[in-house]
Amino acid sequence: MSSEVVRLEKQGDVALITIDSPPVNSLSQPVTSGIFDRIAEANADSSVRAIVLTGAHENFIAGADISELQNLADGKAKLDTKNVGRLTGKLDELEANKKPVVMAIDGFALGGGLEVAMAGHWRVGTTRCRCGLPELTLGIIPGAGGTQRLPRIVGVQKATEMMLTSTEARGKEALDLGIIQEMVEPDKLLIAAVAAARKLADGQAKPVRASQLADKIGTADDARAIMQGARMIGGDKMRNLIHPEMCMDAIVCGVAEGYAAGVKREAENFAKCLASPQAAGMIHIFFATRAAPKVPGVTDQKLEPKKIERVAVLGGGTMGSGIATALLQAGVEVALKEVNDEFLQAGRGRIDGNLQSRVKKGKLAPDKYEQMMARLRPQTDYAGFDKVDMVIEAVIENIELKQGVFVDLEKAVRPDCILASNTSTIDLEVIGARTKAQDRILGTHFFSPAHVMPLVEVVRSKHTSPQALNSAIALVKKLKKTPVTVGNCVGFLVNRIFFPYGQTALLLVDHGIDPYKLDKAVYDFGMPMGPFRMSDLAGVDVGKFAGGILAKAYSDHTYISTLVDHLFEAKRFGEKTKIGYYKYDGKKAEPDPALAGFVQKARADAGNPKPLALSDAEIVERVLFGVVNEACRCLDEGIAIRPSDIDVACVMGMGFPAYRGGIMKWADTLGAKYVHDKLSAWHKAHGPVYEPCAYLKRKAEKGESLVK
Ligand code: T1G
Repeated sequence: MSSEVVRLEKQGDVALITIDSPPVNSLSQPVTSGIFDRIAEANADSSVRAIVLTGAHENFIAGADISELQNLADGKAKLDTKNVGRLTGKLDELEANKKPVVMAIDGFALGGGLEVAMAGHWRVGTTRCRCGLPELTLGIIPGAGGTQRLPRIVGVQKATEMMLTSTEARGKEALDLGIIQEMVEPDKLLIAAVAAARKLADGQAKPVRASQLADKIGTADDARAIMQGARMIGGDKMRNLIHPEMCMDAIVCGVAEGYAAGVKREAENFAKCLASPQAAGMIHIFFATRAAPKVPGVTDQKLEPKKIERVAVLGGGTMGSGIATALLQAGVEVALKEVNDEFLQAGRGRIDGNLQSRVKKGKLAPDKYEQMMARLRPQTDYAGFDKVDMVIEAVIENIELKQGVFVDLEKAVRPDCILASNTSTIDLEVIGARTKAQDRILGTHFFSPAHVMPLVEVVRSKHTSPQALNSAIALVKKLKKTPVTVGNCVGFLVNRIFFPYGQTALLLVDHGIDPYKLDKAVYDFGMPMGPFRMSDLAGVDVGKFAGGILAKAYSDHTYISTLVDHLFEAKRFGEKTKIGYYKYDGKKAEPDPALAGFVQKARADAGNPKPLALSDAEIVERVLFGVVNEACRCLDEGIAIRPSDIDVACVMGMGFPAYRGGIMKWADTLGAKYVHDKLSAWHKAHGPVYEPCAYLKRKAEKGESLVK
């Protein structure tokens, strides 16, 4: 018997069971029942002495079906507590199976996929196999024995680290850790697995029953100490989260009270996590990240993206060198052009430094580093630009300069070469105004540091061709980053929707709220830092420049405080001058009592408005609802394609907590009406920066979701 997703075929006395459920062999209900039905058939067949389980399409199993988990987390389906732990029970039966079961792992065995594999009696992996328990990236924990079997295979320390950081053991590391017993080249996998199965059946090899392994599990006190260490390392990153603790609790329970108690606790904790808003938020971001590169009318038109193998980067400053680094790491040849040799060498040095730091961290092999640097061609002219497939301009934010550069580029490159700008604020049509190339001009707005941050805003003007856009999106995916396609407006998406964040924070300070209390409230909510600390990081001067452009572009709904001007005049530019909103001893930020003087001046300039007394929660709403409102404007204007794109962009571009699902998912938990009514009240009290937009008004009136 076979089903279309799990088939059984016999190789002599060995039953080969193959999971074939594209795209990633996830453990949907049909796959899960198919696996155990085929195993039961193999057991019932007296001619079968052993079983091999493997996956088709060069992958094993990518874990539970996350769309099924999403329905449960969003409350669209009810979690039947009898179901939780059912897979664990089936895997315990598998582990106790009389006939040996060998797992043949090529590609990924993740989450439930690795849990299935660990219940087998022997694991053969390929050199490219990827074994991990990444459930915590979804706001949940392993729910099918992973918190018990992995510590027994690799030890509590390594297992805890792998689960809490969602890191994979690949190939040789999986072999060294004992996750797989044999490692072979992909084309030898099934031969080796069938041979292993026969050896087990003949008693020539001893089955590995992970739940019974005891040599690496250590004592309960050891385990507790390991968790304490993990909390120290996790530090503030674990604030507001429940699933890391739930995971550690299940691990320790299993060490202290044994496997059976451990899986029971795991099931209880798994259910608690799945019911938490954090799981709903993180699963939302999982799918949102995969939806973002899909642009209706562009990526669904069967347009073949242009092969981009050579890119010229103009400007070797922080951004240009970061972009060049990202390109080199993705195997792209890079021509780095600067205006003179001094700047060129500095840019080359930044690129070298970026790559060297990865070599030092053991994340980049020295020979790969050499190959990358060999693909870099520094120059101060346009020689060879007729051979590049794309140019990414990253010169200073000066309109005349950029316009001139694009005129020169149009002459130097081929007519099909894509011309991208990394501008963060200037209108693309203005940049290309003196060219005839508007159809192949677009924005690739990287976030600093460009070789690290996962987000790239791919900006299209009304002239940008689908082909050019499609090719740019494909390039960003090649860089292993997430492209979010946005419209051409001042600030594009992230910088635009976050300008009310800074402005309303200043409004509250002008109304008597202590800036350090405000920063802490926003930090405790889950942002990586408060708005004032972030301003010091980016530079108070930079904020003044960019803020001025945004305030001019959106002058009908801004709030201007003079606090920034007073700090600017006093040359308090933030971290780079060791003084801004905070004072700096190295990287450590300390409140500065002298700030009060500047705040008083700004308050006086604002007419000393009646002070507000706000709770932390009220501060967070007053600072973030303006962002929600501007995001709604961006949806209304078509600057953003879908609400979930805004969520991805906020998480990846501004560090908005993924466990809250992004700004729109979070606002949706409060409801459009709640947000709208609060903004209306603040609009009356404080002016246009809070005026709710038409889109939000419509959603509030109709009681519609902000994320659908
Ligand atoms: N369930 C459902 N769909 C999935 C999926 C999954 N587990 N994994 C991927 N997809 C979809 C994805 O949405 C996309 O769809 C397509 O597959 C390709 O994905 C019981 C409870 C496997 C490394 O966390 O890390 O097991 O956009 O673009 O870059 O204890 O997908 O094409 O329509 O990412 O080659 C634990 C999640 C689940 C692994 C492949 N497992 N997936 O990366 O392709 S919880 C995970 C990934 C669990 C157990 C618990 C990656 C990948 P579409 P992709 P990729």
